[in-house]
This record gives sequence, C-alpha cells and structure tokens, in this order.
Amino acid sequence: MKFQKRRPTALAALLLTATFAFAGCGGDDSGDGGGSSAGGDGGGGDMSVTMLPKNLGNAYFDTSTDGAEKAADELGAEFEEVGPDTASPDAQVQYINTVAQQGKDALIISANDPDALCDAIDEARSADVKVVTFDADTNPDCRDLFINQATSEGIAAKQLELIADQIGGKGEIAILSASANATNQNSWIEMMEKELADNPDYADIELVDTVYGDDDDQKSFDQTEALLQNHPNLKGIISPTTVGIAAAARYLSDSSSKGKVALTGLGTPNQMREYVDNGTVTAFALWNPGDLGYLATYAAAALVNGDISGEEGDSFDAGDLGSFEVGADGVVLLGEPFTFDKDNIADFDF
Ligand code: RAM
Repeated sequence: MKFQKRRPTALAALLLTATFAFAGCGGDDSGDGGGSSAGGDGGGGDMSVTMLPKNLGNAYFDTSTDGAEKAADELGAEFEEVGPDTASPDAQVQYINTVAQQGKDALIISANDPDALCDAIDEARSADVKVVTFDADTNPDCRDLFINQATSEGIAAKQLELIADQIGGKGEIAILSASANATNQNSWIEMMEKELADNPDYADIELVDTVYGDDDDQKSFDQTEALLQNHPNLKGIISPTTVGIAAAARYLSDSSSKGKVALTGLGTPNQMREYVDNGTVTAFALWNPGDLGYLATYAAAALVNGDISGEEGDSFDAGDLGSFEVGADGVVLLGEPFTFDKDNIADFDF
C-alpha cells in the first residue's frame, strides 16, 4: 500500500493560487471566500479526508491533490492522499476499506470503474464516511456527490472541434484512451462517436480505431506506435487523457509522422509545453485539476458538517471559487474546458 502526504511549499501554494484565475472556475466568486474559517459555517473543523486518485505518479492528479490540500488547509482539516500505481479498480478497493476502518469523515475518489468499487464504497458509507467522486464517477447510487470537471458534451465537442480544425475537416482519426473501464473517458468517447455520426460538419471524418493505454506512459507510447502502423492513412489522434496525450506527443515528436499526424485531446500545460514549442501539437484542452480537487474538498466538508445532504438544489461555499449548487443526480459542475495553444500556454504552470 502506498501512502503519500505532501505539504506544498509557499511557492507551490502561490503558483496554485495563480492557476485558480483561469477559465472554468464556476461559482459566483462572491468575494467573501468564507472557506478559510476552520469550524465555522462551511468550515471543515476536525474533518479528516482521504483523497484517492485513479493512480499515483500522474501529474494531473498531483495538481488535483495540491488543490484539495489547499482547501483542507483553509478548512483546518486533516488530509492524506493514498493510491495505487496502476489505474485499476481492484487496486483501489483496499484503500477504500482502510478509509472505512479508520473511520475517516470523507473519501474523495476518482473511480477506476463505475460498478466494481460500489460494495467497498457502500461499506465505507455505512461507517459514516461521506463519499465524493471527482474526475471519474461511479454509478450515482454509490456516492454522495460527483464533482464534474465539465459536461461530457462540452468535453467531447471541444476535442472534436480541435481535431477537425487540425486535419482540415477530413480523414481518418483514432482515439488513444485511458483504461477501458474509465467512466469519464468512456462517456466522452460515447459523446464524440454520437457527434461524429450526427453532425454534418464531421461527415468526412472517420473514427477508425479506439485503443487503451491504461494511463500508463509506456503502454500509451506503444499504442501510439501501433496506431500509426495499423492505419497508414491516419490523419489525427485524439487522446482524452493527460497521460496518453503526453506519451503520444513524445512518440510523434521523434517520428516521421510529426507534423503530418495531428494530435489533440486533454493535456496539462506543463506536460505538453515542449510539444507545442516543437510543433508536434498545436492545441489541446483541459480544465484546472487544482480547482477540481479544491472544489471536491469543500463539497466533502459541506457534507460532513451537515450543511448539505447532496440533494439537487443544495448550495455550498467553496472558498476562493465562490458558491456552487448541486445539480441533478448529485453532480456539481466545475466549469468548461479551456483550450491551450502556443499563444497562451506560457501563462499556465500546472
Ligand atoms: C488523466 C486521467 C483523468 C482524466 C485526465 C484528462 O489524467 O485519466 O481521469 O480526467 O487524464
């Protein structure tokens, strides 16, 4: 079992705050913050919270954990991050069991499977642990709230717009995804398939393959190579995972396909900067994972304190991000995806 607890340095905290300024923050940013008072309204008091990402060693989740830890500090809550090396549901179960045994107040989890974790999560909830999914949801019945980075429709539409633009609206494309069970990637892929079939703007684009790199760098790199070998007419790749797009960019940038096969999807600016600078990638998208972790922690605190029960229409304070409302099926929406390109990438550091 891997345990990781990190304290951000003052500089890291400052950089993180700077990243909060960009699009998709949601909330009304009412200005009074409200989250910095431990134990007050919206405060976390003695709350103990465990964050369980899909896996450790992924820069995306390092940033979401930094955001969660910032919120926990503001709330005066005890915070830890735990997680497996591989993004698999089996590997997450033991951590959920431990949270239940330890009697933690809240678990914040990016789920590696919509169903397979539900028994363990049920046990934890019976032990009075509030369970908030973020990034990748379980079935809605399993958890109290899901903190969604952006709508699936919005994320799908953005990636299709980017690839269509980059391949001149026609040709073969492929998808390099994360794991085959990932609820978030699967719902984005489903939306993209639907949009490709229904939208006349995409009539000349053909999705020829979808492959899975399991959010493992080497596997994603190898899958990129295989895609290019198996589809000699490939014009573009969409990788809706920060691990996949970075590995694919690394492969392409050293290959004869650089500049010929377009690559877009969801990436972090720090991992993609080199490939935007060297012309392998022109534009990609994401939201702010730091904001996502921050919002999830405030949502967990609101549940633990009994300020909300997770019903549609409940609203809660999320510190610097302002106030948020719970929507249908217990979903709280962070904002919209944001596009990064050579003109703006230097403004971001995560
Ligand atoms: C990877 C993970 C995560 C996803 C991002 C875009 O880091 O698969 O779940 O939201 O990519």
